[in-house]
Amino acid sequence: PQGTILGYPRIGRRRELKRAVEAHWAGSIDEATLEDTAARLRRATRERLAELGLGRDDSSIPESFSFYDQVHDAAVTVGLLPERFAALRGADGSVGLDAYFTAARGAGDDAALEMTKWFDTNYHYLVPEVGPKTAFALSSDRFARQVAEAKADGFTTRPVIVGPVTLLALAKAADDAPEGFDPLDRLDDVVPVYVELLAALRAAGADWVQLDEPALVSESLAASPETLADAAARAYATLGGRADRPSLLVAAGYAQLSPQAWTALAAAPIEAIAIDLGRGAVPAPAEGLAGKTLVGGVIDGRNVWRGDLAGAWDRLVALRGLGAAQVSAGTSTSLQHVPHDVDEETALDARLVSWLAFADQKVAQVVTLATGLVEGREAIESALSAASLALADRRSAPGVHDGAVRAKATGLGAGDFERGDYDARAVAQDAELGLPVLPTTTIGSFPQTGDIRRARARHGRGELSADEYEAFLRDEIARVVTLQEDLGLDVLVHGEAERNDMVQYFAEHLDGFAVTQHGWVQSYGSRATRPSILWGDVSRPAPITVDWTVFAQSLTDKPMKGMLTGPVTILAWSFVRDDQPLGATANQVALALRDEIADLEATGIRVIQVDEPALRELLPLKKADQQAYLEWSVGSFRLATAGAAPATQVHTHLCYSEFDVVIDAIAALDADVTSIEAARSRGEVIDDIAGSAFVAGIGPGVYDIHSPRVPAVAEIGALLDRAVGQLPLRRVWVNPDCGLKTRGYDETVASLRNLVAATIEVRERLNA
Ligand code: THG
Ligand code: ZN
Repeated sequence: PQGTILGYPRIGRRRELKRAVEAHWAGSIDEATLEDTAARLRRATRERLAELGLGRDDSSIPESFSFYDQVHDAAVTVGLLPERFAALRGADGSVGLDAYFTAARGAGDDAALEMTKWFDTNYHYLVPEVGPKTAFALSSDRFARQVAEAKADGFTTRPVIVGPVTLLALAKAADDAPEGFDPLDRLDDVVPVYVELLAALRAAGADWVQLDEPALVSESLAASPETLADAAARAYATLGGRADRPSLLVAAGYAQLSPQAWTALAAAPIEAIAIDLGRGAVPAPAEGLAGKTLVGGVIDGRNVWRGDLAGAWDRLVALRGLGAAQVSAGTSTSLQHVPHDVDEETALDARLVSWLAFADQKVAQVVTLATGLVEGREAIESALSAASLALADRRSAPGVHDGAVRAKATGLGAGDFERGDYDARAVAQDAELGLPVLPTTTIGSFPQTGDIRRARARHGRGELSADEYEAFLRDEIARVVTLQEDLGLDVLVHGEAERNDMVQYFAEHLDGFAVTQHGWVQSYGSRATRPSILWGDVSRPAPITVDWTVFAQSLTDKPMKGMLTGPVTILAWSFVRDDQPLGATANQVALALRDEIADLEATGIRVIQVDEPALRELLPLKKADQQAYLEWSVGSFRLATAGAAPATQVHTHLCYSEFDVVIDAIAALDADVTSIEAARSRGEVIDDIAGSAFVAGIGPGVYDIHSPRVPAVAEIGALLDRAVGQLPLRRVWVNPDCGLKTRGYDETVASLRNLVAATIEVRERLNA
């Protein structure tokens, strides 16, 4: 096949998989019914991909379904299931759907597998746990069954499976592993299971298998590129050396393969290599390519732009220069990061639609390029020039360049990024706010109840008028404010009931963004978001959050936090224009937020939080790109916040506990108070903070909101003791480790009550 995609969205065009999986969890459909629905979705996907032009029987259609996560799929297939879930295995040791879901979600005191970001995307995978004694064994026939299922329908598809090197490179050491144990040390034990798996797939009718090895592009993992490349050389020598196997395509998207990995894969006894030619360049010639197929990932799997198809063609032609047996057209990554089909977006402006390509449109682009590779450029000339025309139209369209926005950005000077001395600010804020030591607060959102979602949906359908919806939200805000006063919290929030999503809400209120109706992208498990499309110059036509915040402040004498989402996170969780540097776009968003902050201040709001939970996520995988990223990302946050008066307290919030590399950047944000996730890493972040350049207020989250568990007073007290033991007392804030949006009210109220009780106890003990 001269064209393929590395993977396709699996949630369903109308999120059918989410509905079925959640119905199964709720007990309203049984496992067989869920499996039926999944089989129907897979069937629909194969038919759709064939309709779009991928071959039915030449292995160009990927089999990339997952019930929850592709890393977890590979993990359970080779037998990785933490000991605490061992009782859920079948009599023969197999890992069925029940064990699979339970490990993903946890059960009672048995914690779920940890979740973390998949490379530099907004997708989260489940982190496998591997110890020195973990037993590897083929424990699921799910991949083989899907091949057989496709065969029965007349398709020869290509199973997509996370490869052994990436599986172990992304794993973490099991809790009982000795200090210094590295899951990658178990490579030689897991490879034999992949050997067995490949034989089973061959027997089920697979001609090709795709093994995903994106770890081979990253410089941000614990293992070095050299170590990873050596591991790949070893693993693929064994896997490729077997006769009873399908042909092997090793795929490495998300950035350029390390030179070492490229050399190793070129020399390995495999049949094809897929590389990312969007974020990577055409690599240097290498030994061993003569017998191989190279899949050039020229169609971007991570954005929604129709893009430069003629440029993609040129890159494929350049790839031909390496002397491989064959060059195929492909996507840079799986298409799991983009929505299904732009044709579903009937409410989007037609001109914008002409610039876009979602998964189905990208498949068609791949098919076009494949046709060109077979028949010559002339055969696809009209498609190439149509794409070029759309691109030119985009460049010159009104709104893509807005003179007023540009003028503001070019007029910026160093002073626009500076708030002035922190110590002086702290004095002014203490005088203004008069807070107790160990001030208590929450991250911003309160539980999004069924009532709130229903009211929003009814408002969307026109069943609830604007006035009625607004009245509903005011009641909700009043309820949340009263609750916080009753609990005795010090700095209050309005709860964000008006927001569907912390990024989409701002996108809906800023010029330069479009939002979709059906553009869902899986975030983790059954959860999805609808990333906004940032297509033009960004400006703020009117204040966004001011009315809600002022109303909330009117209900209390305690300080009410104004709640904004920061520029980096707005970019990270949207599909962003690719025609200018991200830093330039971030500064436009920052200027809009700066105006919002000025308006909040003008109404008397004294505490303003600008969240940047995605700061770490967007960190480039390549070391050489990281410094420039940190400069523009930190710069845009400072631009957003530096207009605030010294007496205005600027907070920020960051998620995820991997602060190692970004800790200096966090300090450079120059926020007055930073709240972070610290509950799950048991306060280790506190050590990092204490040893860093960070001098301002810090709220190391004192309990984990990702679980319904209610933390005991003593447990919170212990974390606070640790914090005040290592940091100056006046710098420490007390808060949960993230927003409360996904929690229920019962556990939220109980947890916050304990949080306040623990704080009072520590204050009394310290006589503070
Ligand atoms: N917003 C966006 N991206 C995110 C988060 C976010 N990425 C990281 C993190 N937070 C991911 N967490 C979640 C948590 C919950 C949901 C999605 C991502 C979720 N989604 C609803 C669902 O799938 O049913 C749909 C939400 C809606 O109706 O808009 O629950 O906060 N952009
Ligand atoms: Zn968070």
